[in-house]
Amino acid sequence: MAETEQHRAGFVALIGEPNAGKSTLLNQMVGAKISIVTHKVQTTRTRIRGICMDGQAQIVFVDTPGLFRPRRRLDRAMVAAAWGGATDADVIVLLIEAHRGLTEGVASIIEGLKDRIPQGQKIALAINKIDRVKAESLLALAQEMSAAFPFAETFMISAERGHGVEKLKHWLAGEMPEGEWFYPEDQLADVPQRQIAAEITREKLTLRLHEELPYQLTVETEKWEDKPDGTTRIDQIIYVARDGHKGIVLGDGGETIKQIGTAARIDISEFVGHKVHLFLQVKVRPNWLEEPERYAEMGLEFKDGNPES
Ligand SMILES: Nc1nc2c(ncn2[C@@H]2O[C@H](COP(=O)(O)OP(=O)(O)OP(=O)(O)O)[C@@H](O)[C@H]2O)c(=O)[nH]1
Ligand SMILES: [Mg+2]
Repeated sequence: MAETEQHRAGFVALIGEPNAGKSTLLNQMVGAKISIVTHKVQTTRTRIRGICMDGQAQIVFVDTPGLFRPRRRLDRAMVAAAWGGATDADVIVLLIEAHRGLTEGVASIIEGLKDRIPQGQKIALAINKIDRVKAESLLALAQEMSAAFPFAETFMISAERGHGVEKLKHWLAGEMPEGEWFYPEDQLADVPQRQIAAEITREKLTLRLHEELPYQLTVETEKWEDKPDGTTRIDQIIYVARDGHKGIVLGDGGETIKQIGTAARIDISEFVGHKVHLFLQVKVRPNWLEEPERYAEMGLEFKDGNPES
């Protein structure tokens, strides 16, 4: 009798400093863009689940916000979401940047791992962005990292170009516990479409706007209407904290918001697979960073208490 291979399924948390390339790696693993990516830090605000198959193993990747020293209430909710994702996972992958090495931020994440992660939970290291450094420097960094923490395995990858990603995927597949799959075989993400659509618009805003502004706005999908002609009408609200910010988001004669809307509409259409009509509205909401509803919409937990503490 031919023996059939056991199904496996589990969760892999991607953690690391802001900008390490976690979302890029998630998208590369899944083969679709489900988590937004920018060159700026603190792009991802909540846990995003992407799903991929490797043979008979289903790996659910959990992209998390970067780990950093939180200041605002939103920062604290993001960091709490990231650690929550890590402690729930079967395997943790810590991403670091090859050209930055063992930074202070990485050292403090390693301290966090020692404090929070139960004995026996496997933690792998992925040295990312290897396309940015010479091969010689990688060996020294790998040695430095393994002296700092007993990683189960170390991988050298370029999340953007895909180098080393298959090897990491196969290893993770073998680490998944035996058991039934959590999702249908062809499902790629476990994030509501309306949230991904809002994130795409936030990505365009973040790419286009400077300095603090991207951190002081949020985007929500207000209405999603699938039309009989096969198109979808999507209405979104961009909440900003100040009047002045509204003017900047709109731009001269509405030029900035128009360009952002076009870029977002193209990506959202690609994501849903058909034509989309996108309507953006900017609202000033001085206190949105202190409103529980805004956190719920992002999938974050709102914690009571002094936001600065
Ligand atoms: N050169 C190079 N750049 C990369 C690589 N992987 C990611 N990047 C870039 O690094 C930047 C940050 O990538 P993200 O995937 O948004 O990083 P993140 O860890 O999700 O960041 P946060 O969500 O802010 O925590 C983007 O500009 C990516 O294009 C890589 O392998 N090589
Ligand atoms: Mg990210």
